[in-house]
Amino acid sequence: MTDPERQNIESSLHETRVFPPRPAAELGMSHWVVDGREDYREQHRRAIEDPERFWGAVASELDWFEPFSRVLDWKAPDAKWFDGGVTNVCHNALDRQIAAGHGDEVALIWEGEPTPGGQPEVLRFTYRELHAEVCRFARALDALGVKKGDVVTIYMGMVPELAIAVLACARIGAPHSVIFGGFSAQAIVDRVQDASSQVIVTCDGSWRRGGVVPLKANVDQACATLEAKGHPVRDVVVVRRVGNDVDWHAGRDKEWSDLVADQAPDRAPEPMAAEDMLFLLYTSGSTGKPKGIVHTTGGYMVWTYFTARATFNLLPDEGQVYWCTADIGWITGHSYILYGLLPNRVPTIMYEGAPNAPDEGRFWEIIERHKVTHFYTAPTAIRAFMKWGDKHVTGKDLSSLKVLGTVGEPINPEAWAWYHRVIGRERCPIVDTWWQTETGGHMLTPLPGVTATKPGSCTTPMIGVDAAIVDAGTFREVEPGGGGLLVIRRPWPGMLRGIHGDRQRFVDTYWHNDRGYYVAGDGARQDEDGFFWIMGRVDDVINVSGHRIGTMEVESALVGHPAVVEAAVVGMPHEIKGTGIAAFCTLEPHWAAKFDADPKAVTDALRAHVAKEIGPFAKPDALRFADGLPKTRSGKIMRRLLRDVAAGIDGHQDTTTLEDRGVLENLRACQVY
Ligand code: 6R9
Repeated sequence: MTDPERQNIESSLHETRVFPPRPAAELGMSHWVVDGREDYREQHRRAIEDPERFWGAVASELDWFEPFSRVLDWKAPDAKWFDGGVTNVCHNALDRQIAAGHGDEVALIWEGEPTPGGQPEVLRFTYRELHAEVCRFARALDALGVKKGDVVTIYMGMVPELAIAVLACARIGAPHSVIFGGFSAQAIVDRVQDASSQVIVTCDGSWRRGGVVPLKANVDQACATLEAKGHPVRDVVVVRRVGNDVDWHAGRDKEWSDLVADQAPDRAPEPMAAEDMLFLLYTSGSTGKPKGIVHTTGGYMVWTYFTARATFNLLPDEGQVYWCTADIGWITGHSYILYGLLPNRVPTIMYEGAPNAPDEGRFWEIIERHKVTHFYTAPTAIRAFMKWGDKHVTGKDLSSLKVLGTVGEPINPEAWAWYHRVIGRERCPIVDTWWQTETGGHMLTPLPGVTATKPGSCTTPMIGVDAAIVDAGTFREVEPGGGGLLVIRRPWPGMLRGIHGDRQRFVDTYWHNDRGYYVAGDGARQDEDGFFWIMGRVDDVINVSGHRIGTMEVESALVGHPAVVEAAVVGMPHEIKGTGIAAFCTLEPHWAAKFDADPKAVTDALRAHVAKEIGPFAKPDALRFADGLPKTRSGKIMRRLLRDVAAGIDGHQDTTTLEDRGVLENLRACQVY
């Protein structure tokens, strides 16, 4: 456990405030989707006792080309949902709305980053317009020879073409693998290779606070490495966004604009079996190798549709405008910018830029301009805004807001309270949503109008989610108040179906018990009201600014540099990021001499190397160098001790198994870079 987690738990343990739900009318909504505590209890009970009936009814609200014959076929750890059913997620997102007469309503609002010296750009797409663009690109993919089942890699900035590409893949049944635009060329190599993907859709570059991220150059570099590894990439599709110079590989590279120019604006949605793969999304685990999480068509579609509506109280025809600030490169963007929103017919905003460019008032200005009713962001952003000060918020008209959400990491009660007071003006319910790439959608969250909220708690399970806290050894449920592993005891429609190409890892990571429980990898406790409090990861994963990073990934990046002989990486408290990255390294003698002469040159080189191997967001916040790392006699690095050192505390931990105590003293004394 990292220190901020510890602090969170400390302040959470002393957190006694309770905010009761309030009438929907107070916030100008006609009703709550889940109508009070009784309704929630009743639906939850029905969904658990008779999932066939409950989820069958929810699924039937969407279109199926062939009806499903069986709702759930479960033999842990394998679930089949809506077996026999044939549908298409893109059809349900777009065509279904058009067929119901809503084609001219706004589906997607895109707000661009103000280009240097320019004005912010806004584009609006109706369901009909988005449908046309998606169909054109779907046909372009057809023309490239992409077939159902072929994985298309998408590595783009937050431009409309990203949403269009994702939906076009869904339309033709080609699973997408979106790689967050902050990842490096090496990260692309690993993911493209693991997915056996032959097509990459990218941009020339993306804007980041007025600067350019060279996406195409990264793809070129990745392609060169892939080629050398015997895995040539066949097609690279390039959207022009920033106008930077890019190398052009004739034959392989294609302009997006050329590909779609002559395509007809229609393309039949591919009939997809409920269990056909919809997408792969790579996420970090406790080894150096990222896992390709597999989500399939029917269950994910139903889960995101249902949870988005319940959690945010989505109501079409009430002027709602929803904005999730995540990047589509993460699961939050997949589920709660696109897939959960479009079928619910509430316009969704996609924002290209940063929270503080050109200034720190950017988010609030966007809320004011678009009269945003639903705002969903990460605790790290909230903490940054707290630090930047209320002055960027005061004077902005935030009166349109109705529901606020957070996701990605535990929110400390102080940040919660600020969000509630300064952004929500003490009127808006806050939904603190706990979930994971693997769960597809919300698992533990307050429902507005239903659940009283307690700052720092993600409260109670989503309808149909059977969550519990169990002892890590016995998998027996622990008494209220006690901490343990967070598990989900029954299947839910949006659950992952596997790790791409690694059955054993899937079983070992999530299902290492004989009860068929899904093990989330988070520690948590439940209070006397049954509310859940997440205590943080129990594995070697850390949440840095809500970005999930495996400490092993950073370690392998570090030892991949010739300077580093050995590295250990742990989480450390960080005021804004929640958890920062602390790295402990031993240097190769020749480099140690270099370091003595010019420490900055070496630390810069190491940070740059991590940025190159993973992405800039994985750069260590604190680097320490010593001749040795604290180890047990059997040679295991004692990370819990390193966590104390990184946090600058003496946790008075048991050090009896430590081989050499001097090592620890040296680390405590050494300088932090
Ligand atoms: C959606 C997403 C998953 C991990 C998860 C947990 C942490 C997410 C949280 C939260 C406390 C919340 N997490 N939401 N912790 N409260 N509301 O973030 O997916 O990137 O896969 O990360 O994030 O540790 O296990 P992902």
